[in-house]
Amino acid sequence: MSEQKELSEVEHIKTASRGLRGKIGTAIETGADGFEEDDKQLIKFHGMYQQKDRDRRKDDAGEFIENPTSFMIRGRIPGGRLTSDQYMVWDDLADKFGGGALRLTTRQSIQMHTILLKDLKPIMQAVHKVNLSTMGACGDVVRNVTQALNPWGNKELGQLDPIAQLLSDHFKYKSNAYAELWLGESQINKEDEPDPIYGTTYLPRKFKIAVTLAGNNSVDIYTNDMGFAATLDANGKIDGYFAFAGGGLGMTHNKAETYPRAADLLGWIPEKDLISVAEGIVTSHRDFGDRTNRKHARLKYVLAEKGVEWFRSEVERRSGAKFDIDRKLPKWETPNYLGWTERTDGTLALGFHTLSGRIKDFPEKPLKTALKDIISTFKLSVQVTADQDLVLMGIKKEDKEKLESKLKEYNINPASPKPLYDRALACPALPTCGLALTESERTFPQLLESIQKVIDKLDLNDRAPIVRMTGCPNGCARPYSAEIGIVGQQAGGKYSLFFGGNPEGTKVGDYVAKKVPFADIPVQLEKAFEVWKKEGNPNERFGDFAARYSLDKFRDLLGAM
Ligand code: SRM
Ligand code: SF4
Repeated sequence: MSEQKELSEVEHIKTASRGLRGKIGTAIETGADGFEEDDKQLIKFHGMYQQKDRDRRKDDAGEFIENPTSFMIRGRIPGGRLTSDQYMVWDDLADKFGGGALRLTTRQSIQMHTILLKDLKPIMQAVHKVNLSTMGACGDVVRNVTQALNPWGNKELGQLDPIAQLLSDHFKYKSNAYAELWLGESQINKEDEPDPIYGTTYLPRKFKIAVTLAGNNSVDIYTNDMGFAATLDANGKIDGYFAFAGGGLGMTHNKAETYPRAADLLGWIPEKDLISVAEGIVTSHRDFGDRTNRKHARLKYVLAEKGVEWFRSEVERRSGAKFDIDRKLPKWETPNYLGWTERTDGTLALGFHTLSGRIKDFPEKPLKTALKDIISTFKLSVQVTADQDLVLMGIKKEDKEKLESKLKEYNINPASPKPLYDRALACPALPTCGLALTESERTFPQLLESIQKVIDKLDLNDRAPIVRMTGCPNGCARPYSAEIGIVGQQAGGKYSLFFGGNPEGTKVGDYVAKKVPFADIPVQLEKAFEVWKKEGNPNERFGDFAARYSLDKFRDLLGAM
């Protein structure tokens, strides 16, 4: 008889939750400042996390002191697309409730931190009023659907707007709990019908979807649980998709059974099969994902252990579709969106670089005020990028000068300072993230500055590598698909280094050094860059060189494993 493993705790919480309600309503009504343990899991499905300010956990003598509970809220913003009015609502809510700061995320969404429980309801209602929501932005469901950028207003890319929306809507859970708890609707039924896709236990774990055009990897498609890369017919109309499954990045240091993984290509499907195949993939995760161990519950482990051939036939069986496995993928590129672009409708777009997506008024640099002024004055639409930047769209040519002089008055430069900064990412980590082992976003400027010195010294600006940093191995800023991943490993500021990802984003890297003190990171990178400069082919990118040269040789060179 095979051994029956225990379901994980969160599975029981979901089952007993009465459609994700738990006792959330009671906490709101009684004016509590935080939710009970079980409800802390359930509120994720409503788009929020309960947090503590980790800077304030200990007093000067190192003693634990209590500090107020606060919340992080995350939007459901398919493709990161916002109208001017929608952006203004987030901006306004940040002033009223979120300490005057917004945070663009690596999945084209927006977060706010340091929110009090009593303020959650007005926030959800304000977001709902402009036709947005936070529903399913976190939790064991399909999260924010990411979509290729379209600063050019290009017709082919524009076809992805309704597709990202369709996938987002199709996989939105059906429980009315969100509307009842936050929007004031009355309970329709005592018990909801089981959700047609999610049942009563939802998915074993989070699930992420990206959509793009084949060849355009501005969404890091291989890091998603499921991805669709559209192909075009002779008239530029979408006629089908390359379907991908089983990407994901979260891992735990020293647990080899956890690992980052690039998605597998399942094959090409005609346009009409999109939803049935998507459902086949999501429900395969629902039915085969591990519900006993949350560290082994992502779809990537099903693909890794059962194999892509098995998975492909399972999805074919569920969807009735047939994958064309002979069709060749075009080469991937990540088009540059930073700076000014002319759009097909005759207006302009401005790709606006931010550092780690933090939008607030910095000393001498009122970034949040400047964006608010520009977006509202010129009525611009916005696309948040998967690289924590913004694309501002719909700028009339005659307004370009006015907009630029406004930015000058505010002392804001929308350009990336140097190529190294273009696609560099860091996750929030301390003080809000409960899982952070080390700093990330807060020390990233200092780290980039010291890496930039090495790049300048070795004259490598024309092929500066993609660098991404996180405060723990969960991979929120996608360090493993970068050319250089810097991953928090140990309290006290020790990091592991990962090489082997490439600029096209088709691979994930591996460890080349462990427990490197923060101050030594640029020193270690300089050793690696010297070899790259000396032994690399002309114009060879660092990620490609690292894979060709061998990670083992880098491990020997860095001597820190
Ligand atoms: Fe993430 C958990 C922030 C994108 C993998 N992530 C968290 C939490 C909620 C911490 C927690 O569970 O208590 C972080 C909140 C910190 C804070 O204070 O804001 C957090 N993740 C983020 C964001 C804000 C990072 C950013 O710099 O923008 C991103 C929000 C995206 C969004 O809008 O939905 C974010 N997280 C990602 C990505 C990248 C992606 O999806 O493109 C990944 C890697 C891809 C993947 O999912 O495999 C990612 N986050 C994780 C994991 C590891 C999951 C795993 O399979 O092991 C966790 C931990 C967990 O789920 O247990 C996590
Ligand atoms: Fe927190 Fe780790 Fe994600 Fe950074 S990578 S936000 S430290 S969970």
